[in-house]
Amino acid sequence: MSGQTVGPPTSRAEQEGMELALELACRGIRGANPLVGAVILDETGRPVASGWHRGAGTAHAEAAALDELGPVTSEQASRLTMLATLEPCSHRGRTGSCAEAIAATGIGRVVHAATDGTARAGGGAEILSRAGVDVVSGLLGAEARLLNHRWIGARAADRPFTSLHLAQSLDGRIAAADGTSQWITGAGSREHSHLIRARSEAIIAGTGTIFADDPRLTARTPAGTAAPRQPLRVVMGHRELPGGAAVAADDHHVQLRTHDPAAVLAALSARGIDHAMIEGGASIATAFLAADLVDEIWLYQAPIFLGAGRHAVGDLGVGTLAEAGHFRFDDAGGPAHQLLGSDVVLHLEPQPGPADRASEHEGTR
Ligand code: AOF
Ligand code: ZN
Repeated sequence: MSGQTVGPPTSRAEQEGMELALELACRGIRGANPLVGAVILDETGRPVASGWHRGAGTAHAEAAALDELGPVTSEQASRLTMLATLEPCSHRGRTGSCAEAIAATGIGRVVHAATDGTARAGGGAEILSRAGVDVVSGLLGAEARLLNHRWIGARAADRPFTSLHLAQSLDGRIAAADGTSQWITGAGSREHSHLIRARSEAIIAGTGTIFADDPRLTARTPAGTAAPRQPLRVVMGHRELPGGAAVAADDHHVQLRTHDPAAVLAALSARGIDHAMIEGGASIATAFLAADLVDEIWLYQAPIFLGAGRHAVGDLGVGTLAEAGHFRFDDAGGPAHQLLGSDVVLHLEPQPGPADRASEHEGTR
Protein backbone atom coordinates (compact mmCIF):
# COMPACT_ATOMS: atom_id res chain seq x y z
CA MET A 1 0.00 0.00 0.00
CA SER A 2 1.21 3.41 -0.81
CA GLY A 3 -0.09 6.40 1.07
CA GLN A 4 2.47 9.02 0.20
CA THR A 5 1.87 12.32 1.88
CA VAL A 6 3.95 15.17 0.61
CA GLY A 7 3.27 18.79 -0.13
CA PRO A 8 0.77 21.16 1.41
CA PRO A 9 -2.33 19.89 3.16
CA THR A 10 -5.51 19.75 1.16
CA SER A 11 -7.36 23.01 0.62
CA ARG A 12 -11.04 23.88 0.58
CA ALA A 13 -10.98 23.79 -3.23
CA GLU A 14 -9.50 20.30 -3.15
CA GLN A 15 -12.18 19.13 -0.73
CA GLU A 16 -14.90 20.48 -2.98
CA GLY A 17 -13.18 19.03 -6.01
CA MET A 18 -13.11 15.62 -4.36
CA GLU A 19 -16.80 15.90 -3.47
CA LEU A 20 -17.49 16.58 -7.13
CA ALA A 21 -15.31 13.61 -8.12
CA LEU A 22 -17.35 11.37 -5.78
CA GLU A 23 -20.59 12.62 -7.36
CA LEU A 24 -19.24 11.94 -10.84
CA ALA A 25 -18.11 8.46 -9.79
CA CYS A 26 -21.78 7.60 -9.08
CA ARG A 27 -22.60 8.04 -12.76
CA GLY A 28 -20.67 4.86 -13.49
CA ILE A 29 -22.07 1.36 -13.27
CA ARG A 30 -21.31 -1.26 -10.65
CA GLY A 31 -19.71 -4.49 -11.74
CA ALA A 32 -16.22 -5.79 -12.41
CA ASN A 33 -14.66 -2.39 -11.72
CA PRO A 34 -15.12 0.15 -8.94
CA LEU A 35 -16.92 3.48 -9.31
CA VAL A 36 -14.25 6.14 -9.81
CA GLY A 37 -14.38 9.88 -10.49
CA ALA A 38 -11.61 12.41 -11.21
CA VAL A 39 -11.45 16.22 -11.33
CA ILE A 40 -8.57 18.45 -12.46
CA LEU A 41 -8.13 21.86 -10.80
CA ASP A 42 -6.09 24.77 -12.09
CA GLU A 43 -3.79 26.73 -9.78
CA THR A 44 -6.70 28.90 -8.60
CA GLY A 45 -8.66 25.81 -7.53
CA ARG A 46 -11.12 25.97 -10.41
CA PRO A 47 -12.19 22.66 -12.00
CA VAL A 48 -10.97 22.60 -15.59
CA ALA A 49 -11.71 18.99 -16.53
CA SER A 50 -13.35 15.91 -15.08
CA GLY A 51 -14.18 12.32 -15.87
CA TRP A 52 -15.63 9.14 -14.51
CA HIS A 53 -15.30 5.46 -15.21
CA ARG A 54 -18.21 4.06 -17.22
CA GLY A 55 -17.60 0.39 -16.48
CA ALA A 56 -15.16 -2.41 -17.21
CA GLY A 57 -13.43 -2.08 -20.56
CA THR A 58 -13.96 1.68 -20.83
CA ALA A 59 -11.53 4.52 -20.04
CA HIS A 60 -10.56 4.99 -16.41
CA ALA A 61 -11.77 8.17 -14.68
CA GLU A 62 -8.34 9.82 -14.69
CA ALA A 63 -7.81 9.03 -18.38
CA ALA A 64 -11.25 10.48 -19.18
CA ALA A 65 -10.35 13.66 -17.26
CA LEU A 66 -6.98 13.98 -19.05
CA ASP A 67 -8.80 13.48 -22.32
CA GLU A 68 -11.22 16.29 -21.50
CA LEU A 69 -8.32 18.51 -20.45
CA GLY A 70 -6.82 18.20 -23.92
CA PRO A 71 -3.22 19.01 -24.84
CA VAL A 72 -1.23 21.04 -22.31
CA THR A 73 2.47 21.78 -22.04
CA SER A 74 4.27 20.12 -19.13
CA GLU A 75 4.84 23.62 -17.78
CA GLN A 76 1.06 24.22 -17.70
CA ALA A 77 0.40 20.73 -16.33
CA SER A 78 2.80 21.25 -13.45
CA ARG A 79 0.40 23.83 -12.00
CA LEU A 80 -2.61 21.46 -12.15
CA THR A 81 -3.93 19.18 -9.43
CA MET A 82 -5.78 15.94 -10.12
CA LEU A 83 -8.30 14.72 -7.56
CA ALA A 84 -9.21 11.04 -7.91
CA THR A 85 -11.58 9.02 -5.73
CA LEU A 86 -9.28 5.99 -6.11
CA GLU A 87 -5.50 5.78 -6.26
CA PRO A 88 -4.59 5.97 -9.95
CA CYS A 89 -3.84 2.49 -11.24
CA SER A 90 -0.33 1.23 -11.78
CA HIS A 91 -1.17 -1.46 -14.30
CA ARG A 92 -1.65 -1.51 -18.03
CA GLY A 93 -4.88 -3.49 -18.02
CA ARG A 94 -7.67 -3.19 -20.53
CA THR A 95 -6.66 0.47 -20.78
CA GLY A 96 -3.31 2.22 -20.04
CA SER A 97 -1.85 2.91 -16.59
CA CYS A 98 -3.41 6.05 -15.11
CA ALA A 99 -0.38 6.77 -12.91
CA GLU A 100 1.91 6.70 -15.94
CA ALA A 101 -0.48 8.85 -18.00
CA ILE A 102 -0.69 11.47 -15.24
CA ALA A 103 3.09 11.50 -14.79
CA ALA A 104 3.63 11.72 -18.55
CA THR A 105 1.31 14.74 -18.77
CA GLY A 106 3.36 16.38 -16.04
CA ILE A 107 0.52 17.03 -13.57
CA GLY A 108 2.11 18.59 -10.49
CA ARG A 109 -0.07 17.21 -7.74
CA VAL A 110 -2.41 14.26 -7.24
CA VAL A 111 -4.80 13.89 -4.33
CA HIS A 112 -6.62 10.59 -4.11
CA ALA A 113 -9.25 9.38 -1.67
CA ALA A 114 -9.04 5.58 -1.30
CA THR A 115 -5.98 3.46 -1.97
CA ASP A 116 -6.27 0.68 -4.56
CA GLY A 117 -5.51 -2.42 -2.50
CA THR A 118 -5.55 -4.83 -5.43
CA ALA A 119 -2.34 -6.59 -6.41
CA ARG A 120 -3.18 -5.97 -10.05
CA ALA A 121 -3.67 -2.21 -10.08
CA GLY A 122 -2.36 -0.93 -6.71
CA GLY A 123 0.89 0.98 -6.27
CA GLY A 124 0.10 3.94 -8.54
CA ALA A 125 0.95 6.49 -5.83
CA GLU A 126 4.47 5.06 -5.71
CA ILE A 127 4.87 5.51 -9.47
CA LEU A 128 3.63 9.11 -9.23
CA SER A 129 5.93 9.96 -6.32
CA ARG A 130 8.93 8.51 -8.08
CA ALA A 131 8.08 10.64 -11.10
CA GLY A 132 8.24 13.71 -8.88
CA VAL A 133 4.49 14.26 -8.53
CA ASP A 134 3.30 15.62 -5.20
CA VAL A 135 0.95 12.87 -3.93
CA VAL A 136 -1.56 13.06 -1.09
CA SER A 137 -3.69 10.12 -0.04
CA GLY A 138 -6.85 9.87 2.05
CA LEU A 139 -8.89 13.02 1.32
CA LEU A 140 -12.53 11.86 1.85
CA GLY A 141 -11.11 8.34 2.00
CA ALA A 142 -13.91 6.97 4.18
CA GLU A 143 -16.56 8.28 1.76
CA ALA A 144 -14.74 6.83 -1.22
CA ARG A 145 -14.41 3.44 0.43
CA LEU A 146 -18.08 3.47 1.39
CA LEU A 147 -19.03 4.13 -2.23
CA ASN A 148 -17.32 0.88 -3.27
CA HIS A 149 -17.61 -1.07 -0.04
CA ARG A 150 -18.96 -4.23 -1.66
CA TRP A 151 -16.51 -4.08 -4.57
CA ILE A 152 -13.63 -3.67 -2.12
CA GLY A 153 -14.94 -6.64 -0.10
CA ALA A 154 -15.33 -8.79 -3.21
CA ARG A 155 -11.79 -7.99 -4.38
CA ALA A 156 -10.36 -8.67 -0.93
CA ALA A 157 -12.12 -12.05 -0.93
CA ASP A 158 -10.87 -12.72 -4.46
CA ARG A 159 -14.36 -13.37 -5.82
CA PRO A 160 -16.48 -11.76 -8.55
CA PHE A 161 -18.80 -8.83 -7.77
CA THR A 162 -22.37 -10.15 -7.94
CA SER A 163 -25.66 -8.67 -9.18
CA LEU A 164 -28.85 -10.48 -8.12
CA HIS A 165 -31.82 -10.37 -10.47
CA LEU A 166 -35.28 -10.75 -8.93
CA ALA A 167 -38.49 -10.46 -11.01
CA GLN A 168 -41.51 -10.88 -8.82
CA SER A 169 -45.16 -10.19 -8.08
CA LEU A 170 -46.40 -7.77 -5.40
CA ASP A 171 -46.49 -10.69 -3.00
CA GLY A 172 -42.91 -11.63 -3.80
CA ARG A 173 -43.57 -14.64 -6.00
CA ILE A 174 -41.75 -15.73 -9.14
CA ALA A 175 -44.27 -18.31 -10.39
CA ALA A 176 -47.97 -19.05 -10.05
CA ALA A 177 -49.36 -22.17 -8.35
CA ASP A 178 -49.05 -24.22 -11.57
CA GLY A 179 -45.46 -23.10 -12.15
CA THR A 180 -46.20 -20.61 -14.94
CA SER A 181 -43.85 -17.64 -14.76
CA GLN A 182 -43.60 -16.18 -18.27
CA TRP A 183 -44.09 -13.33 -17.92
CA ILE A 184 -44.71 -11.81 -14.53
CA THR A 185 -42.85 -8.60 -15.33
CA GLY A 186 -43.30 -6.56 -18.51
CA ALA A 187 -41.18 -6.10 -21.61
CA GLY A 188 -39.46 -2.97 -20.21
CA SER A 189 -38.22 -4.86 -17.17
CA ARG A 190 -36.97 -7.71 -19.29
CA GLU A 191 -35.12 -5.31 -21.59
CA HIS A 192 -33.49 -3.70 -18.59
CA SER A 193 -32.39 -7.03 -17.20
CA HIS A 194 -30.79 -7.86 -20.55
CA LEU A 195 -28.62 -4.77 -20.12
CA ILE A 196 -27.46 -6.18 -16.79
CA ARG A 197 -26.79 -9.51 -18.47
CA ALA A 198 -24.76 -7.79 -21.18
CA ARG A 199 -22.50 -6.03 -18.67
CA SER A 200 -21.93 -9.26 -16.68
CA GLU A 201 -19.13 -11.68 -17.43
CA ALA A 202 -21.13 -14.68 -16.20
CA ILE A 203 -24.79 -15.44 -15.56
CA ILE A 204 -25.72 -18.05 -12.98
CA ALA A 205 -28.92 -20.12 -12.91
CA GLY A 206 -29.84 -23.28 -11.04
CA THR A 207 -30.70 -26.62 -12.62
CA GLY A 208 -34.27 -26.13 -11.35
CA THR A 209 -34.64 -23.04 -13.55
CA ILE A 210 -33.20 -24.91 -16.52
CA PHE A 211 -35.74 -27.71 -16.10
CA ALA A 212 -38.65 -25.34 -15.43
CA ASP A 213 -38.07 -22.65 -18.08
CA ASP A 214 -35.34 -23.86 -20.47
CA PRO A 215 -33.85 -20.32 -20.57
CA ARG A 216 -31.20 -19.34 -23.12
CA LEU A 217 -29.44 -17.06 -20.60
CA THR A 218 -28.06 -14.93 -23.43
CA ALA A 219 -28.00 -11.13 -23.43
CA ARG A 220 -30.30 -9.83 -26.13
CA THR A 221 -31.25 -6.43 -27.57
CA PRO A 222 -34.92 -5.32 -27.62
CA ALA A 223 -35.01 -6.49 -31.26
CA GLY A 224 -34.08 -9.98 -30.06
CA THR A 225 -30.59 -10.05 -31.53
CA ALA A 226 -27.59 -11.12 -29.48
CA ALA A 227 -25.75 -8.39 -27.54
CA PRO A 228 -22.11 -8.02 -28.67
CA ARG A 229 -20.70 -9.37 -25.40
CA GLN A 230 -22.21 -12.55 -24.00
CA PRO A 231 -21.79 -13.67 -20.40
CA LEU A 232 -20.53 -17.18 -19.67
CA ARG A 233 -23.68 -19.19 -18.91
CA VAL A 234 -23.25 -21.01 -15.63
CA VAL A 235 -25.59 -23.75 -14.42
CA MET A 236 -25.32 -24.55 -10.75
CA GLY A 237 -26.50 -27.93 -9.40
CA HIS A 238 -26.04 -31.67 -9.65
CA ARG A 239 -28.78 -32.80 -12.01
CA GLU A 240 -27.78 -33.81 -15.53
CA LEU A 241 -29.05 -31.14 -17.98
CA PRO A 242 -31.89 -32.25 -20.24
CA GLY A 243 -30.76 -33.09 -23.78
CA GLY A 244 -31.15 -30.09 -26.08
CA ALA A 245 -31.29 -27.59 -23.19
CA ALA A 246 -31.15 -24.08 -24.67
CA VAL A 247 -28.45 -23.05 -22.18
CA ALA A 248 -26.12 -25.66 -23.71
CA ALA A 249 -26.68 -24.43 -27.28
CA ASP A 250 -22.98 -23.57 -27.67
CA ASP A 251 -19.69 -23.92 -25.78
CA HIS A 252 -20.03 -20.70 -23.85
CA HIS A 253 -21.53 -22.46 -20.85
CA VAL A 254 -20.42 -24.56 -17.92
CA GLN A 255 -22.16 -26.67 -15.29
CA LEU A 256 -20.83 -26.50 -11.72
CA ARG A 257 -22.05 -29.48 -9.73
CA THR A 258 -22.43 -27.80 -6.37
CA HIS A 259 -25.02 -25.92 -4.35
CA ASP A 260 -22.39 -23.85 -2.54
CA PRO A 261 -22.40 -20.24 -3.81
CA ALA A 262 -18.88 -19.60 -2.51
CA ALA A 263 -17.60 -22.59 -4.50
CA VAL A 264 -19.31 -21.28 -7.63
CA LEU A 265 -17.73 -17.84 -7.21
CA ALA A 266 -14.32 -19.41 -6.56
CA ALA A 267 -14.62 -21.43 -9.77
CA LEU A 268 -15.60 -18.30 -11.71
CA SER A 269 -12.77 -16.32 -10.20
CA ALA A 270 -10.35 -19.02 -11.30
CA ARG A 271 -11.62 -18.40 -14.85
CA GLY A 272 -10.84 -14.69 -14.53
CA ILE A 273 -14.47 -13.62 -14.09
CA ASP A 274 -14.89 -10.40 -12.10
CA HIS A 275 -18.66 -9.84 -12.36
CA ALA A 276 -21.44 -12.41 -12.19
CA MET A 277 -25.19 -11.94 -12.45
CA ILE A 278 -27.35 -14.28 -10.39
CA GLU A 279 -30.38 -14.97 -12.55
CA GLY A 280 -32.30 -17.40 -10.32
CA GLY A 281 -34.28 -19.30 -9.33
CA ALA A 282 -35.38 -19.06 -5.75
CA SER A 283 -32.99 -21.58 -4.23
CA ILE A 284 -30.00 -19.96 -5.94
CA ALA A 285 -31.07 -16.44 -4.88
CA THR A 286 -31.61 -17.71 -1.34
CA ALA A 287 -28.20 -19.41 -1.16
CA PHE A 288 -26.33 -16.28 -2.29
CA LEU A 289 -28.33 -13.99 0.01
CA ALA A 290 -27.91 -16.31 3.00
CA ALA A 291 -24.14 -16.36 2.42
CA ASP A 292 -23.99 -12.54 2.10
CA LEU A 293 -22.67 -12.96 -1.43
CA VAL A 294 -25.01 -10.50 -3.14
CA ASP A 295 -23.37 -7.13 -3.89
CA GLU A 296 -26.28 -5.41 -5.62
CA ILE A 297 -29.91 -6.27 -6.36
CA TRP A 298 -32.02 -5.37 -9.37
CA LEU A 299 -35.58 -6.02 -8.28
CA TYR A 300 -38.34 -5.90 -10.90
CA GLN A 301 -41.75 -5.82 -9.28
CA ALA A 302 -44.90 -6.30 -11.32
CA PRO A 303 -48.30 -4.98 -10.12
CA ILE A 304 -49.95 -8.39 -9.76
CA PHE A 305 -50.83 -10.67 -6.89
CA LEU A 306 -50.38 -14.40 -7.27
CA GLY A 307 -51.38 -15.45 -3.77
CA ALA A 308 -49.81 -18.86 -4.22
CA GLY A 309 -46.74 -20.21 -6.02
CA ARG A 310 -42.98 -20.03 -5.56
CA HIS A 311 -41.54 -17.23 -3.45
CA ALA A 312 -38.60 -15.29 -4.88
CA VAL A 313 -36.55 -15.96 -1.76
CA GLY A 314 -36.79 -18.83 0.72
CA ASP A 315 -35.60 -19.37 4.26
CA LEU A 316 -32.57 -17.20 4.99
CA GLY A 317 -32.15 -18.47 8.53
CA VAL A 318 -33.56 -15.23 9.92
CA GLY A 319 -35.28 -16.22 13.14
CA THR A 320 -36.05 -12.76 14.43
CA LEU A 321 -36.23 -9.27 12.97
CA ALA A 322 -32.89 -8.22 14.41
CA GLU A 323 -31.16 -10.89 12.30
CA ALA A 324 -32.50 -9.62 8.98
CA GLY A 325 -30.00 -8.41 6.36
CA HIS A 326 -30.69 -4.82 5.39
CA PHE A 327 -30.36 -3.25 1.97
CA ARG A 328 -30.46 0.38 0.93
CA PHE A 329 -31.31 2.23 -2.24
CA ASP A 330 -28.40 2.64 -4.60
CA ASP A 331 -28.33 5.57 -7.04
CA ALA A 332 -25.14 4.50 -8.78
CA GLY A 333 -25.59 4.25 -12.53
CA GLY A 334 -29.18 5.56 -12.51
CA PRO A 335 -32.12 6.09 -10.20
CA ALA A 336 -32.48 3.70 -7.28
CA HIS A 337 -36.17 3.38 -8.11
CA GLN A 338 -37.93 3.88 -11.39
CA LEU A 339 -41.03 2.86 -13.29
CA LEU A 340 -40.58 0.72 -16.37
CA GLY A 341 -43.94 0.26 -18.04
CA SER A 342 -46.15 -0.79 -15.15
CA ASP A 343 -43.29 -2.38 -13.15
CA VAL A 344 -41.21 -0.79 -10.43
CA VAL A 345 -37.46 -1.37 -10.69
CA LEU A 346 -35.41 -1.04 -7.54
CA HIS A 347 -31.63 -0.92 -7.35
CA LEU A 348 -30.33 -1.89 -3.92
CA GLU A 349 -27.07 -2.67 -2.21
CA PRO A 350 -26.37 -4.27 1.17
CA GLN A 351 -26.32 -1.76 4.00
CA PRO A 352 -22.66 -1.13 4.88
CA GLY A 353 -21.53 -2.59 8.19
CA PRO A 354 -19.59 -0.79 10.92
CA ALA A 355 -16.30 -1.97 9.41
CA ASP A 356 -17.21 -0.39 6.05
CA ARG A 357 -17.96 2.90 7.76
CA ALA A 358 -14.84 3.06 9.91
CA SER A 359 -12.48 5.72 8.64
CA GLU A 360 -8.89 4.69 8.32
CA HIS A 361 -6.06 7.01 9.20
CA GLU A 362 -6.49 9.71 6.60
CA GLY A 363 -3.38 11.05 4.96
CA THR A 364 -2.77 14.68 5.71
CA ARG A 365 -5.84 15.33 7.76
C1 AOF B 1 -8.20 3.80 -11.89
N1 AOF B 1 -9.22 4.52 -12.42
O1 AOF B 1 -11.31 4.73 -13.16
C2 AOF B 1 -10.67 2.65 -12.30
C3 AOF B 1 -9.62 1.91 -11.70
O2 AOF B 1 -9.73 -3.90 -16.17
P1 AOF B 1 -9.08 -2.55 -16.14
O3 AOF B 1 -7.81 -2.49 -16.89
O4 AOF B 1 -10.03 -1.46 -16.49
O5 AOF B 1 -8.61 -2.28 -14.63
C4 AOF B 1 -9.51 -2.38 -13.60
C5 AOF B 1 -8.81 -2.20 -12.27
O6 AOF B 1 -8.27 -0.88 -12.17
C6 AOF B 1 -9.79 -2.36 -11.14
O7 AOF B 1 -9.80 -3.67 -10.65
C7 AOF B 1 -9.29 -1.36 -10.10
O8 AOF B 1 -8.26 -1.91 -9.31
C8 AOF B 1 -8.73 -0.27 -10.98
N2 AOF B 1 -9.82 0.62 -11.33
N3 AOF B 1 -8.43 2.54 -11.49
O9 AOF B 1 -7.09 4.29 -11.78
C9 AOF B 1 -10.43 4.01 -12.65
N4 AOF B 1 -11.87 2.06 -12.58
ZN1 ZN C 1 -6.49 3.58 -14.15
